[in-house]
Amino acid sequence: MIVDVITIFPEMFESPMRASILGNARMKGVLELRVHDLRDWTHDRHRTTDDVPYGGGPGMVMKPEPLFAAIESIQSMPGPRGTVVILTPAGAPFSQTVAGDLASRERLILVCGRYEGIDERVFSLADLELSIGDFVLTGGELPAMVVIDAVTRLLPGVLGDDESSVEESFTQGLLEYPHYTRPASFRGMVVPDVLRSGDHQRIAAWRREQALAKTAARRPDLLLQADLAPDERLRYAHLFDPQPTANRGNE
Ligand code: JDK
Repeated sequence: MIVDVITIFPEMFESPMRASILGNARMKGVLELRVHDLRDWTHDRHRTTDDVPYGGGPGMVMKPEPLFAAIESIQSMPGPRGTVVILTPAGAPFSQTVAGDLASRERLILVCGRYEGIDERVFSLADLELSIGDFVLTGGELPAMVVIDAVTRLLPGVLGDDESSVEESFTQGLLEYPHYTRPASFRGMVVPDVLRSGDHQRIAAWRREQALAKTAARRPDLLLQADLAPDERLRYAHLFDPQPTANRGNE
């Protein structure tokens, strides 16, 4: 997969995109990451990328000309045109489902804004606007790296057979069961006996129940969407049955 990033802070991508799994994916050629400095598409002495907002108000806005020039020149390079994604607090929620969809694209062009945001006309070039959550960051660079990380680990050949995302299907849409490694006893906290029993059937059942209980307690919204067996659905029926709401008449 080819990923082009447009940013005024290309240096922000250097070490996070070189480390660990992402670095390996680039070494293997599974991920070709190209980080472009937006200022290369400016023409004034100060390499200006922002301007004051029409209508007034606080802060500055990303000018349209450098962004149009950058996106169009990257799209006109040899190869697939690419899916243009703009990171913005007003975007559609990024999720594992969206990551899976993006992982099937040959090429992504990720546009990172700064200041109070981007001139509205630039969004006419976007195939997709994404938010990584309901909080306000200082720019689109961290969201772009979050998207690259989540998408890259889904590409074939990136994870080893061990860490492969295949076994994740077992707990699709649930929070994770607890993990333990050696020592068996640490500061009086012991590893559950079942995990040391060698009984893989019992281990799988225990993990499934732990995942269900944790999801029910912390994220009942996820449990409602999850693929549960009929007996599991019965055990958590209290979360599924609609609760009658008080009818206060027409007070
Ligand atoms: C891209 C600039 C900073 C954007 C104004 C008023 C309520 C805020 C600052 N998920 C997520 N969080 N943050 C981003 C993101 C922030 C960005 C840019 C992505 C480009 N910023 C910024 C907007 C405001 N706005 C209404 C929300 C302030 C993505």
